[in-house]
Amino acid sequence: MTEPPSTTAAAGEIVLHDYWRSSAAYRLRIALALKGIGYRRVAVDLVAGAQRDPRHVTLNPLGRVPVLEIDGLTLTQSLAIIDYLDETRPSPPLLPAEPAARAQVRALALAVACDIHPISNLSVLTRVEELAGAEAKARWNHDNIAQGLAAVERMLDHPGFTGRFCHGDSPTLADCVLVPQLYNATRWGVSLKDLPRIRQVQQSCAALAAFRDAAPERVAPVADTAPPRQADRRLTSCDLRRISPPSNQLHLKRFQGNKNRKGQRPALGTEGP
Ligand SMILES: N[C@@H](CCC(=O)N[C@@H](CS)C(=O)NCC(=O)O)C(=O)O
Repeated sequence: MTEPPSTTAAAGEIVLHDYWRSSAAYRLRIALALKGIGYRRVAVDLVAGAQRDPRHVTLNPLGRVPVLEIDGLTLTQSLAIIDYLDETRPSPPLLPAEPAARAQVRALALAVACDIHPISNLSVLTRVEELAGAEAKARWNHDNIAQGLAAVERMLDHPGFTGRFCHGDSPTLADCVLVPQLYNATRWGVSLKDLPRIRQVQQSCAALAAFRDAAPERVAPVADTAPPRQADRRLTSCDLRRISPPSNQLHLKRFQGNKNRKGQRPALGTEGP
């Protein structure tokens, strides 16, 4: 019999194994924030290969983030984790009550999580670059995201689309998954100009603190963020404790900076998953 995975969480503690630029982890940060669940973050630096560290692989045999330690469990797969949160902490719900609407929301989330995101994963991009070069990698990723989002735009043309979120007037699982993909789209120069429904969703989500607080730039290692504008100063990662949920157990762990050899921050779209 195999040993149960080791845990890093103290009794009753919730721990998120996270990488600031991981869109799968970003989904979960949004869901946790929407539900007001506090947690401690543990940084897994994907660019440095920390996901392959045996201690992390013990938690997630696939060597990926996110991993959530909660209720004495070690959970992997962002969508399964969000389902678990919704079942054990149902308020606010992240799925509509009605079966057809639930199917619609799940379809949108799966379109991103299963059809768009895996083809843009770090390991896939690295392999494409090895085989065909950096330009081919950028084009591969750009075209995959652009085509995928064009399909999502068409999927949003459904009776439950009210012009705010992916379904109805409150955020659901679909919004938790779509918004991180839009962050990736921006990084890789994919225009949202011809995607009006997606832009409406993006705008509605940006108005909510849960989405803003979960954003990569809010949780980035200090060395990887541009200096904050004066107006945003209270929202830097150093101040995260102040803007996390009230039941907050979140202790921001200072990440190792991902500087390049010259000590500079990498350009957008050049590193990370
Ligand atoms: N299906 C997984 C995907 C997880 C995933 O692909 N995570 C990426 C970051 S977005 C990762 O850890 N990549 C590490 C690698 O490719 O080496 C989920 O939804 O949790």
